[in-house]
Amino acid sequence: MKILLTGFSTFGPHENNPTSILIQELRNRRNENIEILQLDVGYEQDGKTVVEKIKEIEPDIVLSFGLAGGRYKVCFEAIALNVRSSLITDNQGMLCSHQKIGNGPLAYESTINYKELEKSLSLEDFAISYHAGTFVCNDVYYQELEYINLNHLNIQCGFIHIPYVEEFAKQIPSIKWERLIDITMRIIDKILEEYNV
Ligand code: PCA
Repeated sequence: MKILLTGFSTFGPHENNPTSILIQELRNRRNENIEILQLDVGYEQDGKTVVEKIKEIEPDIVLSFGLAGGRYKVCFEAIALNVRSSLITDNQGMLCSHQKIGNGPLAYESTINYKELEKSLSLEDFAISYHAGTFVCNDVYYQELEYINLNHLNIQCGFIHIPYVEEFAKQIPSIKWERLIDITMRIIDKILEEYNV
């Protein structure tokens, strides 16, 4: 059993990106074989970097994390859209408007049973979302799912958007660091439970 966790560096107007510390913390606290990968928030290379990593280590589970300032809850993204379009540049200065990511369908769905996840977790600060945006998070997610689908791989792949973290940013809404760890630990537990059935 191998797990790949990905996070992002700081981007846009943000002072930090808690996802980069979150993936380290999760690796430290868990007993599974976990690899972490930090992405630089770039349209061109991030998707390719993750796909290369998946090819190299052949994980059973891929969970990617991104910051979604403004959200109230930890959100599991059900789908990734084949759209690359944002008002801000990525960290390499690239601005994309109304482009496609790949030649595939308009959307790919997570390979994780997210309806079951929502039901079994039943937490008020956790929700299923049907829109990961059209910036780099969605881009990476689409490319992960495209690779998995085209190659018929049995990989549980999901994307989780997190709110601001209270201890790291004076922003509202925000979540407490320990609560974030708790929810993400539970998500991993549930995916493992489901995977082992
Ligand atoms: N959030 C951005 C990109 C990197 C991140 O952490 C997004 O939601 O697309």
